[in-house]
Amino acid sequence: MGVNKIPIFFHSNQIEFKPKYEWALGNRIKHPETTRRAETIYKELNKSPELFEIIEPKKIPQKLIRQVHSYSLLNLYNTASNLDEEEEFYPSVFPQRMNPHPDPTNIKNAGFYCFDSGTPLNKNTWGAAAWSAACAFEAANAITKKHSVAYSLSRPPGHHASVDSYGGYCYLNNAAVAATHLKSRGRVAIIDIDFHHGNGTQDIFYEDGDVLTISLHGDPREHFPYFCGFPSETGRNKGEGKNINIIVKDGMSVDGYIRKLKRTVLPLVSRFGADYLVICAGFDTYEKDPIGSFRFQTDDYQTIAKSISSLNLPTAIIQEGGYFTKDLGKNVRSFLTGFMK
Ligand code: OKP
Ligand code: ZN
Repeated sequence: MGVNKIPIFFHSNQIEFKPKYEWALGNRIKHPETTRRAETIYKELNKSPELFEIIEPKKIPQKLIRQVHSYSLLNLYNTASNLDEEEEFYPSVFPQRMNPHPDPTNIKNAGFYCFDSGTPLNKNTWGAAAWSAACAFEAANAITKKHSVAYSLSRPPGHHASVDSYGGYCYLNNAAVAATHLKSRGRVAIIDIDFHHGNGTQDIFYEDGDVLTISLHGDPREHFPYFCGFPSETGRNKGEGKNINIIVKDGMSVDGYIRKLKRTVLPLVSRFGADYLVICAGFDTYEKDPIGSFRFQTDDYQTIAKSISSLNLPTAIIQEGGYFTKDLGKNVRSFLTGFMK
């Protein structure tokens, strides 16, 4: 497929949201999901207007977000929009959903919809998350038109967010938004190459036979999100067999990873008969990442991209994690160029 210029979707309101802290095993640490992440990616891609065309997304169709997420969850984000300027809400109780749905217009009920202590709500959460999802929609839309590859500079990320719950720095599931848009036109495969298991995406499509979800990730017994991402989670009802979890060992270099792609992942996507591909592209697999523990290098992302692009499918690339900010732009560039020529 001839690709000469990749459309890049980004909206400046995505960097209005500045989460301050994450509670990590009782320690208050600086939040890793910084605005600088998006800024460095933007800056790097903006250097090459002959390769990348940066486009501001239009407002996301509300109907599409509603196809993915519950009204209560969106209502809660709206409630958060009324917080005071400096206020940041971290729930401290996460009930196990034995109760009827508590009122999302009271911010104190946020814990019901949340599953971790690293994903604060503030005044600007909704705005940033909605634009982040809008980028994903535009990328999906672009690949149904004249583009074979498009990139959504989504931030905040999305793959941990489910129908009615948020966590892992994610509020709206951007990849699920893209896949849901594409679903009306064909069969969709999602490959999640972020270091972490894409639990939200898995959840959203768990009973869906028309969307194949595949995630390769660090061992959940050691790494976030801890309680899911095992190979035994294969889907349910019509979705049975359409969810694949592949655990990758700590310290993995790119060779072993490519082997898993070639032997397992790509044949599954082909056999499924996908018409469209969505990639959850996390770069926390990088050797210097402070959170992930694989050992990929900058050039490896191009190798991975080349391998995936052998599928020859229209592909929407959705930005997820990656926390070694200094090299994040280069890593994204390396990945995107793997889809060119
Ligand atoms: C989001 B994404 C580290 C604690 C881990 C959650 C990690 C969320 C990763 N001190 N906290 O998949 O990149
Ligand atoms: Zn991650």
